[in-house]
Amino acid sequence: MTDLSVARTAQQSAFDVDAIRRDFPILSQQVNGKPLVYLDNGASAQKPVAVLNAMDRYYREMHSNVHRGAHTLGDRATAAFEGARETVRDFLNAGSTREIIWTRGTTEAINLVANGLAPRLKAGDEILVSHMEHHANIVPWQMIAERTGAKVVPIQVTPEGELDLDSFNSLLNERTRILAITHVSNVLGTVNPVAPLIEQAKARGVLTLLDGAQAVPHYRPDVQALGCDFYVFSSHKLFGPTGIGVLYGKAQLLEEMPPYQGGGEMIERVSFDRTTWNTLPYKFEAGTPAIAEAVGLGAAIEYLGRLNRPAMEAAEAALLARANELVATVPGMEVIGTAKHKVPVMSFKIAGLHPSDIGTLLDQQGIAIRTGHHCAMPLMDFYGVPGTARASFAFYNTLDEVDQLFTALQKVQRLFA
Ligand code: 7TS
Repeated sequence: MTDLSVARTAQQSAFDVDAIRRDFPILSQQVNGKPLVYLDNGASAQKPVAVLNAMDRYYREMHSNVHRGAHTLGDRATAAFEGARETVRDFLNAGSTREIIWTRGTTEAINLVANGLAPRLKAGDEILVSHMEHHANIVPWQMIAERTGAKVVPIQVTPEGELDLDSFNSLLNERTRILAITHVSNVLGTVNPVAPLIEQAKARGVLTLLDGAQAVPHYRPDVQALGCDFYVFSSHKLFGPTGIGVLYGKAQLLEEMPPYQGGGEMIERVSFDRTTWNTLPYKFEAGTPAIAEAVGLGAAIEYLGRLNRPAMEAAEAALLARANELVATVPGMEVIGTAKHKVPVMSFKIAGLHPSDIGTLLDQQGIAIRTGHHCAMPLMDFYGVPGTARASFAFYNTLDEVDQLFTALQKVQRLFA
């Protein structure tokens, strides 16, 4: 057997990708007259029927506002909503549901933490991020830095797209207060060696936040083993609905942080003399929450829990290996991000072609990828490119789809480069 057929057999036997694809109705459609090949999972992933049904059932059978204790529907909605919080707690292996805060997504979660930590910062303090961050893990810190006189300092990246550990070691110093880095890069696919970095940061009393937006679709993080103070992610990249995400935070830190927004739910008692805050996690959840979305995210995590995870990770590795193998078949194609440890994400350029043209030409063949700066402009500057084309795979993608991508790229290259 060739390596390829070994990989194909492994994918089919341990992980029945055809059966899995039937769980995702959106995948079996034609786009521009061609079967859809969806390779834009890094931007947002598709939803299994289990998620659609859970949300539909929620609205048909149990919708009401939560935490009012007024009637049966309200109790059902509250049970479903808080059940989802427990599902997230279990997924992250957090110690308590008090440490699981619903947000609108990764972006809002990071803004919440940045605002909550602002009172601890003073002029001259440093917030360590990396050169490969999504804007969501740069801009909120810059805004807080502006307010407090602190400084945002980027850890350098190597040409291969790995964190430069020498740079990290030289930048971590007595002025560092916060280390906020991505677990997995959305552009490069790099899986960062976060555990040892957190350990070093903690030894110096530095608070740590991991942006898990691109990690959770591929791995199940254990926040207690990682030892981070905060871990954030978005539901929509984890096969759940849009409009909801998660902030995990250590209870003691969350207790010490001021609320992010004021309103209903987040208070214990309100008077014109003095208002007091609700207990965790509600202190950070002002207003009526995204209830159906929480239920949908819970269903997505439960769906993932029913998959064979080692087989899923092997299948994803096979997708990336196949893509790497085929790069040489497209003249002038260059991969940006060749770290040793990667999730199945491939950013690339093709000599003589603008990334947006690659995207448009692939779309005409039914293949969805993302092109542009991927909300990581500092990283684009580092590589000296205006943008890249990026194929980002999920466990429901097939080796045939990888082949289709490369056949299409060969065609694009022949006709236009
Ligand atoms: N952090 C990382 C690492 C991301 O990849 C993204 C979104 C975000 C934060 C923001 O997530 P949001 O759900 O709050 O918007 N990344 C991408 C992407 O790569 N293409 O589209 C969105």
